[in-house]
Amino acid sequence: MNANDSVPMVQMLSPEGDFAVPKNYAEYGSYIERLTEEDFLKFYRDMARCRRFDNEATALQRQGQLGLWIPAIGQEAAQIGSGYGVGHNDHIFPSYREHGVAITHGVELMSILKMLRGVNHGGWNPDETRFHLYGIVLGSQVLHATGYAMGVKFDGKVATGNKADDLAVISYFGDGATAEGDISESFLFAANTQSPIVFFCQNNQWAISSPTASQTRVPLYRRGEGFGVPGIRIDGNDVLASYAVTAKHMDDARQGAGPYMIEALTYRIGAHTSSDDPTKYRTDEEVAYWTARDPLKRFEVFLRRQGIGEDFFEEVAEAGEKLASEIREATFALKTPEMDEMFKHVYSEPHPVIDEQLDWLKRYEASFGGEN
Ligand SMILES: Cc1ncc(C[n+]2csc(CCOP(=O)(O)OP(=O)(O)O)c2C)c(N)n1
Repeated sequence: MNANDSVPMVQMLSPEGDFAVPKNYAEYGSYIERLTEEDFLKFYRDMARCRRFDNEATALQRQGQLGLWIPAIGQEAAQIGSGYGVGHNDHIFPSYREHGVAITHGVELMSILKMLRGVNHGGWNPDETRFHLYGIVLGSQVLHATGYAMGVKFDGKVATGNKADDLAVISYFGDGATAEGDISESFLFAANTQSPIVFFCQNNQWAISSPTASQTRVPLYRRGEGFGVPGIRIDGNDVLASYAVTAKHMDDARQGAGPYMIEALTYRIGAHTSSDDPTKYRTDEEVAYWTARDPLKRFEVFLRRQGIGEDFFEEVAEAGEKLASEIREATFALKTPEMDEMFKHVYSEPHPVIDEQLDWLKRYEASFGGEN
C-alpha cells in the first residue's frame, strides 16, 4: 500500500471550491458554523499575505540578501487554518517552514528574514507570541512540545473548570520527520501521561528528495495508534477543514482528551529550500496536478460564490505589494551585527567559556589587521 493512497480524509472545500460538511464529520462542521464572513476574509488575507511574503523572500535570497529561504508555497491552507484553530493560551512548537502559522500569531515577519540572513538566532520572543522558535533539527521541537504539554498536565492546567485558564500545545512537523525516533518518543510520553497536545504533521509528500512512501508503509495519521495516539487525515489544502479539525482537537486536548494526531495531506509546490532543485527528483506532471489544487485558488472560488467582490481581492493584492516593498526596504537596511552579539544569548548569565571564545574570536579577527 502507498501511504498517500486514498483513505478517508476530512474535506469541506473540494478542489473546485464546493463547500459541504460530510455527514460523518458533522462534529467539525459546527466549528465552521461559528465563523463569520470577517473570519473567512481574514483566512484569505493571511494566506495571500503568506504567499506574497514567500515570493518576496525567494527573490531576496536570489539577490544575495538572505543566506537561505524555506518556501511554504502550497501549504498555506494547512498553516493558516490550523494556526487560527489554536487558542489564545495555547503554545505552538513549529518546525522551520511554518511562516503561515507565524502570521496567525503575530510574529513579526522581519524576524524570520533576519534569521535566514544570519543576523539573529530566531529573534521573536515566545513569551509574547506563544510561538516558539523554529526547530531545524528534525523532530526536536516535538519533544520540546511534549515536555511542555506534560508540564501543563502536571501543573493542572487542563480541564480546570474555567475554559479561559485551560491550555494545550500543538507541534508541527513534516512527513520525513516522522521517521525520527523523537516523534515516536513524543507519542509514547504524550499518550502515557495523557498530555494536552495535538501533533500536526504536514505531509507535503517530500522530505527533500525522499517521497513519503520511503518513510512509512501505512498512512501517517495512523502512526500514533500503537502508542495510543488516535489520528485523522485532513485535506491540507482546505483551509476550512484545517481550521475546524485543529480547533476541535485543541478544544478536546484542553478538556483532558489527551494527545491527537492530525495529518494534513498537502504538497510543497516550491523547492525544499533555495538550495534545492526539485526538478531532479519529481515530475512536472506531479507539480501541475498539485498546482491545480492550489489552496488559495480554491478558497477564492468559495469566497466569490459567497458574494465577495473584486474590490476585496484588489485590496488584498495591494496589501501584498505594500508588504513586499516594506520587507524589501527593511532587508536592504539590515546592518551586520556586532561580533559579540552572537555570544550574548547563549546563556542568560555571563559564562567564562563563552567570554573566552569571544576573546579568541576578537584576537583572530584582529590578526587580519582590520578593526574588530
Ligand atoms: C535530525 C535531522 N536530520 C536531518 C536533517 C536534514 N534535513 C533537513 S530538512 C530534511 C527533510 C525534512 O522533511 P520533512 O520532515 O518532510 O519536512 P519538510 O522539509 O518537507 O517540511 C532533512 C533530512 C535535519 N535537519 N535534522
